[in-house]
This record gives sequence, C-alpha cells and structure tokens, in this order.
Amino acid sequence: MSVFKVPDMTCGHCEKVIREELTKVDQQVRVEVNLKDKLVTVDNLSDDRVLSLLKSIGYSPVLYDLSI
Ligand SMILES: [Cu+2]
Repeated sequence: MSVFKVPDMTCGHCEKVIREELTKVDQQVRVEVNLKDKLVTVDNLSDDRVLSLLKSIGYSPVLYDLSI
C-alpha cells in the first residue's frame, strides 16, 4: 500500500477520473481517495505505475511519506 499526495486533485470529478485511471489497469487495484487532504491510497499497483498514470492525465502526484 502506498499513499500519494495529489495537490491538484480538487473536486469530485478529479476523484472520479483518478479512480478510473488507476482501476482500469487491473481489477485487483484498490484506490481510496481522501479529497479533503488530497491523498490517494493505492493497493496492488507499483508506485512508479501510479505516478506515471496520474501524470499522464495531468495531475502532479508525489509519493507521500507517512513517517514525516
Ligand atoms: Cu476536479
């Protein structure tokens, strides 16, 4: 499981397109979106893949270090 900060995810539409982009890859992929904190939690998909998929649809994700 990895958490990504997506500062430019601002509304329900963003949530929908992000969710669709990540889950279309594989039905095993699990996505949780926290719109208020602009966090996306992803299970069963590599960090590199998440970052490149979200960038490909115009977002600016960064891997979020929960230990900070
Ligand atoms: Cu939006």
